[in-house]
Amino acid sequence: MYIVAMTFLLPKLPYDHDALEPYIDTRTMEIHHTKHHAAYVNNLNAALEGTERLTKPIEEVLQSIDQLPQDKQTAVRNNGGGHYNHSFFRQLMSPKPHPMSTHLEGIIMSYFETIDNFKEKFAAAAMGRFGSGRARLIKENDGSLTIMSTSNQDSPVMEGKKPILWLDVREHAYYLKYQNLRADYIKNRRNVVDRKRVEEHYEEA
Ligand code: MN3
Repeated sequence: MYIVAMTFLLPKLPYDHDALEPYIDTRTMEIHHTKHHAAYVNNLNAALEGTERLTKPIEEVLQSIDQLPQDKQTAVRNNGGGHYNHSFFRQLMSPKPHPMSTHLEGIIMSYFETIDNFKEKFAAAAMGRFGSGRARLIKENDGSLTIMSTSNQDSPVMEGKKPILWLDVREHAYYLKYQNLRADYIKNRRNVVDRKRVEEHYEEA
C-alpha cells in the first residue's frame, strides 16, 4: 500500500524569469515567484497539514474557508489566496502574447462600449487600490463582465465569482523596476497579457 503525501506545489512558469523583459523585469519575476509565491505555498501546506483539503483543488479550498477551524482561516485566506492568485496571474502573461480576437473584442465592447474605455476602467481599478491587492475583470454568473478591485490576497473565487483577467498591484510586483510609477507598470503590463488565455477563461464554465 502506498501512502501518497499530497501537498500544494509551486508551479513552474510556462516561460523563463527574464521572458517578460523589459515590461516585467527578471529580478522581480524571480523574487515574486521563488520567494513570495513559494512562501504562500509553504504556509498553505503548513496550515492544512494533516487535512484532506491538501488533496482538493485550490478553488474548492478557498470556497470553504469558513468551515475550517477558526485559527486556520486567516492563514488559508492569505496563503491559499496568494497561491491561487499568483498561479493564474502568470498564466495570463506570455512573452509572445496572442492579440485580442474579434470575438473577445465584441464581448468586451458589449459591456464597456469601447476597448479604450475598458482599459481606462481597468487601470482606474488598479490605480485606486490602496496598498496591496488586484484589479479584476470578472465574469459574473449571467455571463456579463464587470471590473472590481480586491484587497490583499482576497479573490472573487471565494465568493463563487470567476475572475478572468487580473493585475497584482502589490509593490513587490513592480517596485524594483517602476518604484512609485504604478501607472507605467499598469500600462506596460498590457504588452504581455495573453488575450487568448483571457478568452479561454471567459469561455470555460
Ligand atoms: Mn504578488
